[in-house]
Amino acid sequence: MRFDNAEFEASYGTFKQIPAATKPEIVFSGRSNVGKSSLLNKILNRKALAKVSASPGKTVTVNFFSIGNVRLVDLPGYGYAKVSRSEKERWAKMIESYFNSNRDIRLVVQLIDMRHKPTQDDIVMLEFLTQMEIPYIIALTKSDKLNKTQYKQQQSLLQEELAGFAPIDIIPFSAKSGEGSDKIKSAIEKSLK
Ligand SMILES: Nc1nc2c(ncn2[C@@H]2O[C@H](COP(=O)(O)OP(=O)(O)O)[C@@H](O)[C@H]2O)c(=O)[nH]1
Ligand SMILES: [Mg+2]
Repeated sequence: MRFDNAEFEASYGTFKQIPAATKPEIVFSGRSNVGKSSLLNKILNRKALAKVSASPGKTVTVNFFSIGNVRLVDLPGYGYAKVSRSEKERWAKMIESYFNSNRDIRLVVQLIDMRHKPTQDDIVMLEFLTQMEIPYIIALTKSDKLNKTQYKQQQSLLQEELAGFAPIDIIPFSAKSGEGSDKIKSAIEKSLK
């Protein structure tokens, strides 16, 4: 797969605007500021195809990218405290409608910050994916921010915290060092076979 050949397709603010599935889809999900745009840019080998924002919570749209006959779906980040109740409801409705529509979802890349325990919203998302029987991997983001000792600690802590779930893989990732990038790309390619 030509990961460096991605093109921006479109942004959608409401579920109604989202076109029917015409291609297999790879979905990226996580709380806002977890490093989703950075991960996308890293695996797509681009500086700013997916905008990296310093102020979190701005992505309230679903963004579609395409690589040939494959679609990458960048879901809006969740768990941003300053967002209004109605925005949160809009988010929830969009996510639910997206996953409940008739799509060809091959893999979800669920991002969790490696420095912290999964948030309540992360757990809700993992439970949702499990219940829907959607295959997913977990990318533990910002791994470069941990020293060796912290890295080991967090890795086993998160393994424990996530023991009740069944991701295909748990992959430490850093947009800065590039750690995990190849593994995530391989998991995506495998899901499309
Ligand atoms: N050190 C480090 N910082 C990161 C990494 N990924 C993202 N960041 C920073 O975290 C912030 C949020 O990143 P962004 O990709 O916009 O997160 P998003 O809201 O999930 O799309 C930005 O300041 C990024 O520079 C990483 O792997 N390592
Ligand atoms: Mg973003």
